[in-house]
Amino acid sequence: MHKTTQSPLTRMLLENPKQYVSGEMISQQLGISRTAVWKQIKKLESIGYEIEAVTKLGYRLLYYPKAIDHLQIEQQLQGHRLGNVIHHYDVVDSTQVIAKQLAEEGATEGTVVLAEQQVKGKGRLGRHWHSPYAKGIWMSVILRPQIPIQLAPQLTLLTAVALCRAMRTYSGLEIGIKWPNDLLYQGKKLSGILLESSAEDQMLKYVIAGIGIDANLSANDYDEQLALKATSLRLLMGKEIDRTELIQLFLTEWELIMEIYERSGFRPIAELWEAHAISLGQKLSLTTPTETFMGTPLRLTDAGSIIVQLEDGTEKEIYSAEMGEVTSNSRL
Ligand code: BT5
Repeated sequence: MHKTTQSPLTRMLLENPKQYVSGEMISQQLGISRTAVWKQIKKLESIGYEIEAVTKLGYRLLYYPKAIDHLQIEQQLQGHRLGNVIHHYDVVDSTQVIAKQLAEEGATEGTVVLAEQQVKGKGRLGRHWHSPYAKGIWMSVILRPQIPIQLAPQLTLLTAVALCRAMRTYSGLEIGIKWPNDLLYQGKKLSGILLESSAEDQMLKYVIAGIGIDANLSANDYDEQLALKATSLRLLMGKEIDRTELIQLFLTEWELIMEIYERSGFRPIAELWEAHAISLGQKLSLTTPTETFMGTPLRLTDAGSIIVQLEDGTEKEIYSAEMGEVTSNSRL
């Protein structure tokens, strides 16, 4: 579970916000060598602190991560379906794996697993999800929907709608959904969703919904390659994101969208999805496991697949594909 401890060095830096504290002074006050100071600075950086080091001036604290207050979320969401039990870890391989174990042991629907860092964060198809310490929301939620296995893709789309709406409300930015499950702003990915399910007799036993949100990552948190295609809410909004508030907002919105789904079926969800989609009505390349071709995604089907218009005007149903770059939501 997550603990926050403050070292004497952190305290010195925090007591002098935005000011340089010389390495010499730190070394004298703490009674340690300059090299030991430097090592401690590196350690702090590895847990999310952003510290500027300037020769002759010293160290200056630019940013430090605020912890997620999972107790507050649990309290606020008592009596709700999602988020009233939260397991908050420090460093894990993947929250998906822990949530799966808990689900197998009978954990109730809505149980949340959060981690400050994932060292083996999972994307789809065995891809890696970059999850640096204390910078993002790395979370898996146990769902126990009473639906047949073939409707599982609807849950991914439903989750994307809820997440997109919560992130729009929080940020005021017109974030959009790229089919099936990426959340993008101006062509850059802010968030990804991974649903893994276990079934019995054609019915879903449980679903582990994994959600990754780039909340407070800085430019330095992305390597060169990822920087080209990903960004964070903090980078876009120019201010620190309150992860506690955003998680709570999302869980509440998700519950609401689930209620609409249970009451009125998938159609209203599909309509909401289409209203938030940035991948509809634009000609782009689609890569399926067997081929790459150009097409214009037109609409969502009730199975969660997408109808694409090919260049010769015919229509094709696509269940799984990577879409090429889409940067605006202009329609046909
Ligand atoms: C996804 O996969 O987008 C699903 C990501 C789900 C992550 C959550 S975090 C909590 C839970 N625990 C886990 O272990 N996983 C879930 P996919 O559509 O396959 O996208 C993966 C691709 O996104 C990578 O190949 C990179 O190009 C890019 N990527 C990796 N890390 C990123 C990040 N932090 N922000 C934006 N893009 C990223």
